[in-house]
Amino acid sequence: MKARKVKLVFVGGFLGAGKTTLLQAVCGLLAARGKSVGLITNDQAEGLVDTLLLTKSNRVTRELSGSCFCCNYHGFTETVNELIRQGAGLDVIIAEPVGSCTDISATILQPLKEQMQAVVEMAPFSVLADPAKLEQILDGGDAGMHPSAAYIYRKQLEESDLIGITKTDTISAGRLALLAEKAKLVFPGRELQCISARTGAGLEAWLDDIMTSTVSGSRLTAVDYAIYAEGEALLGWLNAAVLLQGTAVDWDAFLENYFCRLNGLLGAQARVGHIKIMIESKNNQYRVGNQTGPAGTLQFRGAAGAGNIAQMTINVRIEADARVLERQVFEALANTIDDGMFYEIRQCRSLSPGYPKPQYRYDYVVA
Ligand SMILES: Nc1nc2c(ncn2[C@@H]2O[C@H](COP(=O)(O)OP(=O)(O)OP(=O)(O)O)[C@@H](O)[C@H]2O)c(=O)[nH]1
Ligand SMILES: [Mg+2]
Repeated sequence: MKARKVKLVFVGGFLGAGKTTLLQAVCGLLAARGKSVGLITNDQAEGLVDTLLLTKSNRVTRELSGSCFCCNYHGFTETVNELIRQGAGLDVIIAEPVGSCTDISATILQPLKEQMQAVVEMAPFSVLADPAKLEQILDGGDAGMHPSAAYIYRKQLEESDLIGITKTDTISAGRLALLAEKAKLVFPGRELQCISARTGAGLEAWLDDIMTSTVSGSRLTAVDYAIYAEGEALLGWLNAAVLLQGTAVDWDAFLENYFCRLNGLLGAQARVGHIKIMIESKNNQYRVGNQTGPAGTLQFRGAAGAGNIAQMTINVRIEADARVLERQVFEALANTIDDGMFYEIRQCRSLSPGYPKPQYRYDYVVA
């Protein structure tokens, strides 16, 4: 009897493209189809808002931190194998690579096709793109990013099997049709799906596509590692966990106030990749703020309510010096803390991503 294979799905795309939100939505759809799913998140350092969020949607969630998947390929395959062993009967594993990562086809998909084909069936590599940035990139611009960061954005799309235009609820049908047409012209030969994780539009079609197609890592793209490394290194990266205490604090207002003070310190010109902050109160209620560009892009979801104690998880990726960023993050916190409140920094890592050194880098497409 042929061994049953787990479908392995990579959902990539730049910081803030909508990967985690898509994964959250898809867990419910897969459950409705009777499929069990495991999720893998990834980051340079531990303590991800994404892992906390996804664990709420799906118990079988693992965080692989310390480096990106490509620089820790063996760590990635160990995580996949562990999920297969422990998640008895998993049908699907979905992995979300770091948003500033590229060359995934050469460094992960090709070795996986060669080494793991006995246990996994690869799905098309989906690269998500948010319409606002994609429009500018397709017009030859840098979408408000440093040119080396924009280079990474383009390379991600170039190496995809499937391009997913996300957040389609934010643009008109006419603009979306034009955007899709342009994307097909600039990146021919890729599947194209238009998706809104918020409204559910296009989700089933995308899921059908990745569940049925086995075309994965169908192309390699030439990546200049000097530019790639520069694009990553100019990002300041910070993950922190803070315990907050006070008396009947309105945590939702606290989070909004914190974002306001942080933006004040970062300045209107700050090139924000993604700021994600979650406040979780003792009764497991939570509110998340996501900012994927200037302050106007800030969006909140959920409610943490009022209480005496809360856990705050802060993830910031922004074009800045990591030490300056760390100072600003905690200065904003000190400024938000009212009299009678206390905070304790439980964990903090700030860094600039190092030069990418993948464990494998295939120069041919594995059949
Ligand atoms: N309007 C709208 N907003 C969305 C949609 N999908 C995601 N977003 C918002 O986009 C922001 C970023 O979403 P995430 O899913 O965290 O993005 P990501 O690609 O996982 O980001 P990183 O993990 O930092 O790389 C959040 O504010 C989401 O609420 C959508 O379909 N519609
Ligand atoms: Mg994410």
